[in-house]
Amino acid sequence: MPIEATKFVWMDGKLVPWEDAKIHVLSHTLHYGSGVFEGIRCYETKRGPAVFRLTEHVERLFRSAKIHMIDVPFSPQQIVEATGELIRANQLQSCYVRPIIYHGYGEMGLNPLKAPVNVSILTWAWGAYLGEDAFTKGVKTMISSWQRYDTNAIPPAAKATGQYLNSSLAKMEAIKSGYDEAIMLNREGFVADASGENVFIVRDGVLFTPPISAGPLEGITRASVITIAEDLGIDVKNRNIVRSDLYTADEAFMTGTAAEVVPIRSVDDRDLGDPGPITKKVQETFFAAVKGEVEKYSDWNEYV
Ligand code: PPE
Repeated sequence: MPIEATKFVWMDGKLVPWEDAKIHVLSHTLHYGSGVFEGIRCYETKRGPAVFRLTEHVERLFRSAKIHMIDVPFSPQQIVEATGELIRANQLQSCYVRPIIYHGYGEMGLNPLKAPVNVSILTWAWGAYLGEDAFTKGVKTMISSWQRYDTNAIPPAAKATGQYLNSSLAKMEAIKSGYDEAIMLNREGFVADASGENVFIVRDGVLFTPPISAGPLEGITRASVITIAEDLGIDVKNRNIVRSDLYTADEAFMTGTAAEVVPIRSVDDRDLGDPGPITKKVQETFFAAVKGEVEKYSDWNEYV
């Protein structure tokens, strides 16, 4: 997806003009995928731009850093404040926010412990991740032939740059095969995640999603949707899902910061029909919540 430049990038405490936000080719993370990052959205609301659950995203970023033994030279509070400062400086009403903590230039070799740690935050306008039509028509998915990495190979709880090779292989395969998105199974054959989204299915009015132990990223949209569904009186269960559960689901959808809430139209060419009532209700409440229109969820709107 092409990116439209904004004015500034926050780099190690300073606002740097977009075109000057450069790093050395020998940066450790470029070679070994040793960075951790976040994907966050800022939405336009009646009270000005509001970042959706910014604090929780920054907390996950620091958990990712802890897992990968990265000493972050800033506090979570500083990253939260820097995000607000950057959005204001870029004069954006709504945007995607990408903080990244990476190992920079100075050390090579597989031990990242001595490599310098750098932090950047970027913001840019990012439209519908899976296309505008996806929200109403749903997306065509396939079960990837690529297996989701095992918990003891790469911890899914951390959002690290290198682990996305796995998702990119699955995404390329899906696109080349004529689908919109890939759903990945773990070693046991249970659904883990889509390439960049969590997966939900509805059966007999109950909402099911894979448990964290199956290997999905502990999505913040996932957590929000679980709360929304429970508040709507829908029974939500964390339970292992196999591929045939997807084929026969009454409804299915995916959640993610970039993707937001997107119905699944088909899985391996098994049609699931038009988006169902639970999907639509959850989706509608989610979009109202991010725009600051649901009083109950006003804690989720962090105004900049
Ligand atoms: N699973 C995976 C594998 C994943 O990458 C994401 C986010 C999620 C689930 C949903 O998590 P959350 O955003 O907290 O609800 N994927 C990010 C990366 C997108 C990209 O292309 O880059 C995102 O949605 O920002």
